[in-house]
Amino acid sequence: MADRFQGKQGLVLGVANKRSIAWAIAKRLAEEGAQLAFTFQGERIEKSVRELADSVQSPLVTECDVRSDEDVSRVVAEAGKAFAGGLDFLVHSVAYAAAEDLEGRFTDTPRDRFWMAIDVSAYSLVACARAAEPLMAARGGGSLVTMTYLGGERAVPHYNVMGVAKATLDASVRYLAWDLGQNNIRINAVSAGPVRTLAARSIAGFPTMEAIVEERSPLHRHIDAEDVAAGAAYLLSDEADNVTGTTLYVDSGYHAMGM
Ligand code: 0WE
Repeated sequence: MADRFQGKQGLVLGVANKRSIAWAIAKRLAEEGAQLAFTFQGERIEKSVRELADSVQSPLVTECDVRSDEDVSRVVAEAGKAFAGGLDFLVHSVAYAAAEDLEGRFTDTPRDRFWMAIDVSAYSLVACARAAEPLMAARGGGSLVTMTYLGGERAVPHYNVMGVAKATLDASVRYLAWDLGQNNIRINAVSAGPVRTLAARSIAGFPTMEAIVEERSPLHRHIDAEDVAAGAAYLLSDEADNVTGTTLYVDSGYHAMGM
């Protein structure tokens, strides 16, 4: 294993369990020498996140409600303290829409749940970037990565309000890239094909989507969290020194197809 992250310190948001994309990314970064702080959302998953974090000798596990600017600021400050003043990278792997809005018709999405999905899934990246910027600037630069999906660019049946949230997230990456560039901070997205996570398992028709990707993508194979982690690790590493404001597709090439 390479040691691209030796001496680097980062914060990971979005681990729920061992199948989480955020966990696959964290494991990869830890294997390559990174020191990691973690956040979790809700008591129900605290134990699993603490166990995973312990397995990579994490100095900090703390709750974070990404809908609260105060919470995001506190968490980033705690990470800064745990790491003696600086942050090299941040992994944002957070999304939420009400389950009932990921089925049926987009037309039926109520106003409050439309904004909730965008708040949790897109604005949270802006809040993280704002809070992390001074700590990364103090290290001479940094890198952020977020997770997106093709459903933000094309209409994927049932993805609905999450598609609108991902479109918001994708545009936010580009505008944040411009702002953060002045402090040598990069920000990019990984667009993953369907991966079997806790979030995916509750989605009706997920196996059908996997089958479609396997049939129609140039590489005819499904994507796993480790594939996504390799892409994220590249974007976070110094190897991607001149890469910002972009999207790396880890989807077996599915996005390139028109049929
Ligand atoms: O971004 C996602 C899913 C994110 C997600 C999943 C859930 C399930 C449980 C957000 N909110 C919730 N809320 C819940 O209550 N993906 C890219 C995976 C995904 O989700 C879909 C997909 C794909 C692909 C939903 C409908 C159609 C396709």
